[in-house]
Amino acid sequence: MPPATMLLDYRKAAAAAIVGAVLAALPAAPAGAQVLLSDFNCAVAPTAHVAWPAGDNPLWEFDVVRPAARTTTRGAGLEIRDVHYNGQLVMARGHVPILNVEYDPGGGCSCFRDWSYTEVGMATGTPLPGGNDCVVLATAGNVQTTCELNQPPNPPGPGGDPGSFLGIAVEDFGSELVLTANMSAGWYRYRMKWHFYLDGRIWPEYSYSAASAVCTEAAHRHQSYWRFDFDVSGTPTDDVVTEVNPNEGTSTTFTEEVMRTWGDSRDGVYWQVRNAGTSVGYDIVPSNSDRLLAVDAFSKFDLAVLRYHAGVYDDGVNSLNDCAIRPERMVGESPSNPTPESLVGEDIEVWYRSGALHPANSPWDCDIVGPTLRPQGLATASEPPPPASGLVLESARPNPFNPTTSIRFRVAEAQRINVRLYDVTGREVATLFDGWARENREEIVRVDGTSLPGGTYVVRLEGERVSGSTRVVLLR
Ligand SMILES: [Cu+2]
Repeated sequence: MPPATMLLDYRKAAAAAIVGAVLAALPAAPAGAQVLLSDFNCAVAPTAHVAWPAGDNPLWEFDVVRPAARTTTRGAGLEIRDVHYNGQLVMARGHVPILNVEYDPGGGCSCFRDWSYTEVGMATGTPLPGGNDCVVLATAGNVQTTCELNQPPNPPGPGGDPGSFLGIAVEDFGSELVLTANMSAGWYRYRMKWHFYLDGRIWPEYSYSAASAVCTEAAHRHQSYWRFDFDVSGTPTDDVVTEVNPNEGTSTTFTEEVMRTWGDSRDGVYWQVRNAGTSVGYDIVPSNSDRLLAVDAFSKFDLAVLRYHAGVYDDGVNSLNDCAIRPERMVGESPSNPTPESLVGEDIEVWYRSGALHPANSPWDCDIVGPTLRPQGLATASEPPPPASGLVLESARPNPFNPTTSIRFRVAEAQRINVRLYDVTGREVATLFDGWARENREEIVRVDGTSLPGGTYVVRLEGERVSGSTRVVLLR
């Protein structure tokens, strides 16, 4: 698990030019005033409708379902439905129907199939007008779950629950809309978020925290299984899924049900989901934090592509101690005859696993995981040309900073990139980025100075074909 100083963040990689173009076309309004929440129903699904930015032509429109309005066997967390970007359906449904905790052998704790329909109190500050009892608009930056309560600058664990609001909190950061739910299952606390960006990206985020207890103090692994039914462009049977390995220059389109792994992180494997007719769709890009917990015999897969069956949302397990995921059950076939079904011309659902390792005696560690869903063919403005010098490494913004700042970079050719933070004596303080940077895609590296002394630091980027550095100043 990375220390707090190693928070990596590709996901906030907004293409600045694209966002700028979109922002210029929007009327100026204070953050928060740009979200329209409507059609509330706290008891059932959907719980509310969201439009953002508010106005005649919102870029994003979708329905939300609060965890307590469960729609699958053991709940599915904070669910989104009928997600439209720029007037086009991009995701029919996204949720987490399967949530597991697995312990090391011999400690007296085996595993749990956790549930995700019990909401637990979060803090939202004073809500802005426009929400109701179970879906509130919070002033951006004011939402707190058990995760934040157990993290710096607060003392580490065992926290508690930071407020009394139950439901979905919505924050408008101007270029990013964030939905948050805080859930409990026994001693565990689960934070689930959806981030929507003006340029069409989606970041589904999951984090794991807990109160101190015998099992949560034992070493364990959390596994969340995201289920995405894209149905891009509104034609469910036209989705096609392709695995791309940029390092090896290969791509494979799946024609029958399959379970896959991202493999060696140096390969930069990701998956494309496309409408066969329009070529519009999303890339599912694993994050560095997802890759920290490799797949094993218990967790089964990193990505599964399955044929959709109406009314089947999970593997049917509904018992705390019946844990391991049973992918063969998720598509309605006989478990005794798990023959892969054809995907050709069928409605497809894509499952993606995020997880985190919690070592012994650290139940409150709040690892942030989840892939980036990167749009293709949905851009609202043209992309910048590849940098002629091979690399654009921008100065940190803000700089000087306290306690966090971020640095954007973009490479002309795809390659493996390392970004490290050094203090003035040349000592390496943190690895900020270690992974595959794609061709002409902006990446964002976040520097977290929470536990560092004030002073000047050097951020050095080393690639296979480019290098560069920039200075940052941490004020105390
Ligand atoms: Cu944990």
